[in-house]
Amino acid sequence: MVKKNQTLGEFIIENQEAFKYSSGELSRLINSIRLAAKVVNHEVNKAGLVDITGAVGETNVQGEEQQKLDVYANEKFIQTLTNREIVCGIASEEEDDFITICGQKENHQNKYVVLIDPLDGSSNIDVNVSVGTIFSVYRRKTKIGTPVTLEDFLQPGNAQVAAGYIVYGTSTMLVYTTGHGVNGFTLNPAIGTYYLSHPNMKFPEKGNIYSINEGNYLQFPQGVKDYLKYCQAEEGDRPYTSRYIGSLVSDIHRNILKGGIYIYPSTSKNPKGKLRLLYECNPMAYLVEQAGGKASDGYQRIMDIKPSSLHERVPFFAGTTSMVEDAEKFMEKYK
Ligand code: P6P
Repeated sequence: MVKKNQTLGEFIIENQEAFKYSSGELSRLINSIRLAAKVVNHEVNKAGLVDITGAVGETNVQGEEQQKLDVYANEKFIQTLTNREIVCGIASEEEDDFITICGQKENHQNKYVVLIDPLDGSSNIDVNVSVGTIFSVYRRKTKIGTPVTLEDFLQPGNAQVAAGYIVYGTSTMLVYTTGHGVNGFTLNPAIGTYYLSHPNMKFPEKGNIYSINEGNYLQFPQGVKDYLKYCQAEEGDRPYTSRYIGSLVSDIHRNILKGGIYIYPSTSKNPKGKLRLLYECNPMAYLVEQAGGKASDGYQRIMDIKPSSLHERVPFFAGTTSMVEDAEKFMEKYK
């Protein structure tokens, strides 16, 4: 039963027992993400006012120029997650390797690993377009009491215990799942409290939005080209429209609310696509599936892919189930 104006804190306590491993740790983890999101939101909202959006000139492991806010957001989330004695390891888009957190007593007793894209779509910051944070949570696989290993991070998406995003848009929202549906909380910045504004988010039955960077059209696989022509065809009831913000979190968020498909396929420049499996595609796939949608690489379920490296990329087709299945039919023809 959804309580009007329930705060995130109240919601977590009410749903505490629903977490499989409920001992309060996962709740405390979500709480730490909530705090970090408020701090980052404050900086993102004033980015235009202070000289914080200029590129620092360095490049991250992805070879992308790091914006100061990328670095800031990365530091804030790592610091908040480290302070809460819940997480034993963190992997981030902004870090070449994973970070081991041994805990106050230095005895590696914490049970969760978090993979994070601290500020996705950061190239939009300088032009005041919404950006987002994406997070994915697993229980560690290796023995508690020992330092985490790469094995703890290279788990398939179907082992996630929680995933979510923060969208720093016209309003700031925290949207997450622990496997019991997707709930969206909107921040009231005046008092720093998140309120349950979008309970039980679900894709509408049908969708008519496709989100893809058509500037790469000539580099797309033939199946994607055929799917786009199908969407744009005159005949039949093709009510499709194109919406592409260039910020994964914003495009997926809109598509869950209004229906639609997001596609970042393989291209000749990025044969494995551009998006990263561990801290972009898996968490977004978990949310999309929990909201009644579908997420694949064009052929197989994203969350069944066994990762082989921290920063590996995969093609990403995610959204309204019928739209993803239509696109997969075109991909199948050329497999
Ligand atoms: P392109 C942002 O860099 C990002 O990772 C996603 O947020 C976004 O959907 C995509 O890349 C945009 O990439 O190549 O279309 O600019």
